[in-house]
Amino acid sequence: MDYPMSQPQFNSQNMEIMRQMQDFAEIDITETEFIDLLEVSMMPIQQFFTYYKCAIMEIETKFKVLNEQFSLNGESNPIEFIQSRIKSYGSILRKISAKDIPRSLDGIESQINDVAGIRVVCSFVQDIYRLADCFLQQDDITLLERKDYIQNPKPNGYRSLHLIVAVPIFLENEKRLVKAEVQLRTLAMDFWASLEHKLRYKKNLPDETLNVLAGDLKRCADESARWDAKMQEIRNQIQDAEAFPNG
Ligand code: 0O2
Repeated sequence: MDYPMSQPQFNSQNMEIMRQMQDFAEIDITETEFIDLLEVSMMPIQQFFTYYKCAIMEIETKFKVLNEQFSLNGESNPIEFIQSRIKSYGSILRKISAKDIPRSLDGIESQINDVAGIRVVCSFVQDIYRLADCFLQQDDITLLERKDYIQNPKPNGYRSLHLIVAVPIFLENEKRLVKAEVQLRTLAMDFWASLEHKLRYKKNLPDETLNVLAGDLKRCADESARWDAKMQEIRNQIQDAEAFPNG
């Protein structure tokens, strides 16, 4: 069966709904009519975000399957946990303003890559690259962009491997390609990023304090990268010792 790749016309539909709502606002309508109208208005937006939820489910399953398969090979599970989220409306709006993106669902779909975000957290750096390779080898995954902030950390010390991908979701009568951002990082990188994220939103702290804390965080990032490298080295030695017990 052939699945057409459709692009629903959200914008014209939304504009028509907005016009209807303005018309209704000027006449007296019952509460039930108003709720019906709201539900109709929300439908294209709900449908839009449902596609991203489906993409998250597809990608999470792929990583869970890989995690199981690694353990079948007699290795310990490489994934500590997976966290997923749909970008909040506030965060979408901030990005729209910062990057001058058209204020429409089409604009969001074409220019915001991380509406669907999946974070895969591992203990060891080598597992990150192995998982990423296995995931990207799958023939239904299209890599759109790869940002390796482990090899090339951000100036503030941020480290993670980011993959922007397109994944197909299969609906009743169509197949859609949906974009998602996969972030792969170690436990240490995740711990650091959560704390740094909190600092980013502390707008009420004096600049001097913010600078001192940013400097501390940068030192912590570098130190924890050294720990990640050391832990990897120890794990490799354990694996070598298990593979060749007699030296
Ligand atoms: P939130 O709250 O997680 O949604 P692009 O996405 O390519 O258009 P951008 O935003 O420059 O452009 O991409 P980048 O730098 O790859 O960052 C995407 C996401 O990575 C961010 O999403 C964060 O989740 C995370 N990230 C990137 N840099 C940092 C950092 O310095 N510190 C922390 N803690 N996280 C970072 P959002 O939209 O910024 O935020």
